[in-house]
Amino acid sequence: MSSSPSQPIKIGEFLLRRLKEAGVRHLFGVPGDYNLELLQQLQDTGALKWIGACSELNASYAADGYARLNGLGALLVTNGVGPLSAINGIGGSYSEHVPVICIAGSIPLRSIERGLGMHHTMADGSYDHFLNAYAHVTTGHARLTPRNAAIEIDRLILAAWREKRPVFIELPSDIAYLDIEVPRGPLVLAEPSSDHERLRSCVAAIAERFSAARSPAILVDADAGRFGVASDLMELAEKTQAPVAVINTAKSVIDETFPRYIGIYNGKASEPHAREAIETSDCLLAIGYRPLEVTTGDFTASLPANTIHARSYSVDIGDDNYQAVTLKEVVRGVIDAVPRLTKRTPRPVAAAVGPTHPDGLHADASAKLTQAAYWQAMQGYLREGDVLYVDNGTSFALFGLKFPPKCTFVGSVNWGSIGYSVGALLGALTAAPERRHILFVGDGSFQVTAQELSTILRHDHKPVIFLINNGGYTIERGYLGKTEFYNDIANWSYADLPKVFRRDTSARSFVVKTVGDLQSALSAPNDTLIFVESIMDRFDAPTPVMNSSNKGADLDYGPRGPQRRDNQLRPAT
Ligand SMILES: Cc1ncc(C[n+]2csc(CCOP(=O)(O)OP(=O)(O)O)c2C)c(N)n1
Ligand SMILES: [Mg+2]
Repeated sequence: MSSSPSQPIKIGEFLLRRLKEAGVRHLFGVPGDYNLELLQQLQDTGALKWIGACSELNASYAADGYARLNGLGALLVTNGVGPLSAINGIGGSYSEHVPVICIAGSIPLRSIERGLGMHHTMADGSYDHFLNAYAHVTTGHARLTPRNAAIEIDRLILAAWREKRPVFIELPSDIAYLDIEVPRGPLVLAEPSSDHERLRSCVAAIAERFSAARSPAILVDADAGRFGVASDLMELAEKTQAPVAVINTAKSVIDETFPRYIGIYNGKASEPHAREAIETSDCLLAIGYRPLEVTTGDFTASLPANTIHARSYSVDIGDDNYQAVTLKEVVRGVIDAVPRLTKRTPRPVAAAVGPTHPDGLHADASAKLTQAAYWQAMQGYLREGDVLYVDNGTSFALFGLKFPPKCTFVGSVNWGSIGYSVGALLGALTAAPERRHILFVGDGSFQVTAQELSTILRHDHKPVIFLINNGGYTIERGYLGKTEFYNDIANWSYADLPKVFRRDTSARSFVVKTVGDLQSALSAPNDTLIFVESIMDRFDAPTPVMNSSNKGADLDYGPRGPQRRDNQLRPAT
């Protein structure tokens, strides 16, 4: 990783330098007295660009969105109040396997050593609460000291990158300006090498089964994207003519126009051909598969008993478990080892949402906008290379759209924290401003993190934001409380917000009530931020979303729970 210790450097500068060497070019966060000294070093050295956010929660979402497109992200917060605000986002990064480095400027070591009571603490004599809290949502954590800083900074950055998980670093405010000896060479991000014998035998076992199979298939979860093997898997599918399905958490990881792509596998909720290809495969290779109710059609998924489970650093095949093998090397090895096949006929490619909503196709321009017409129109709006975000809610209909090539999906399917998408949008825009970014969000989710729109405008980003104003939490009405007040929210003037958040904005705002209104909004050029507020009925919801909410209620409350009192929004028949 590095050569012998060398020149002295200040601890804070070393941390910033290492972040830069690891590919981090921007730091998100909120200033506070315990981190200002590091911010001053950032300013003086120009090592990274500071992106101040409106809240630490939003900064944590932004660092996550940034990491998804950049490979690694970072945020800086101040003691106590910062980490506890950011912990929801960091928990999400942990759940979704996103490498984020959360740095907290913390209580000076002097105060800890002397037991001085300080602000932004619990004032109970302990300084470890936040470090301890973060132990549960990170793959590593440390409080830096002049003795451990050189080692811990490298250890934690590398751990985040290798595990695709967040880490937490406390930088006491009185040590950032102290000199320490550090390794001479740059930090090298590299995976641990595989054990040669295990890799060879693991590859041979997979290749043998895969080539002998009559109906091999590949099932891809999000780790395939995180660990950079998506194009390798397509190469394997091409060579063996095997169909590939994804779990919804891995939407867009496999190019949806790839001839071997068969769509999303979600148990009973899958398209029949995808379900059949996966469940009847005589050799299924599953990559990073993590079953949850939301990724398995409420546990109706049924993988063949002999499924091979390949994970980031291990593989399960029948009775054998192979440790110390990297996913990349396993997949590359299998590609090399299997013979090329040419005769298997491709299965039909998954259909787009369009044909399932015929009423949307023929709606006349003055017709009131419906969800069906909305998603039908969105299918035509997507372009090659878009970055597409979804928040929790009826916007989940996005999963039913067929993405053009080279699109990236950003969503928090496992963790599902509403408002995530707005912060993630800021982060991913910062990582890849040259791409077109399109956010699909509901009014309820947007209200949680809406103020980050101001940072997006401040930095002249030009995303397209499609907000559904349906007066509240429609997806929740499908669980319980179809008409109850607790699912209603305040009716903001959403389309006016760009003006509120930036007086001189050139953003184009639209309030859409009819199909025709939507068509004119969609024809606006992408030379500035576009904000489209679409007003729809609170009981209008895509059928797959309602089915999922209804089933979720049975799981959450039991089959004889309160949802049975005819108090639940159901799919339109
Ligand atoms: C932080 C957080 N709080 C609460 C929830 C529960 N929740 C899930 S979806 C949702 C409502 C989303 O409403 P909206 O964004 O308006 O979408 P709609 O279904 O109305 O289109 C809520 C409150 C959550 N997922 N995350
Ligand atoms: Mg809503």
